[in-house]
Amino acid sequence: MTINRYWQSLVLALTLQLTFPATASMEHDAMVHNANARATFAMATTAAVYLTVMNHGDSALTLTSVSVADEIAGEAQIHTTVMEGDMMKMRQVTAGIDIEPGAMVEFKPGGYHVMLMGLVNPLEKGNKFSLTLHFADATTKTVEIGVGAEGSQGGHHHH
Ligand SMILES: [Cu+2]
Repeated sequence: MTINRYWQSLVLALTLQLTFPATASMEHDAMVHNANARATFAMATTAAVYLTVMNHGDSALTLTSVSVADEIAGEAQIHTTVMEGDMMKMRQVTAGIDIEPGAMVEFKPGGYHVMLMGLVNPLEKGNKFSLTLHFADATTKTVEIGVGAEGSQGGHHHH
């Protein structure tokens, strides 16, 4: 009887171990690369975050919004950069960004970026924080953002 119970508990333990990764991988098929933010100057209230989102799944994904913890910033928005005459201006993207199967979208200077609005503290090189991506199918993906050196293009933030 004792041996039998041993096997029962062993099987239970194995089942639990196998179940956990299966649940975690149900998140979905988005992979995020090159996630980074620029350090900001001391009085900054906004910061830009860059990353690449790849869709490794069989169906299109729509990235609808992004979020960060209240301790980091009041709000995180998806922005795009548009030319108005010879001025680069940023616009909030609220319609979502479609990513076809096998495709990727790059958030980079001069294009899409995540804008942190109402920064609680300036971002300093070496800081890390979590950014959560929200998709139209109600899945989410949380990625760690590392803060790199201050950006050279100080003039890029015209709202
Ligand atoms: Cu912006």
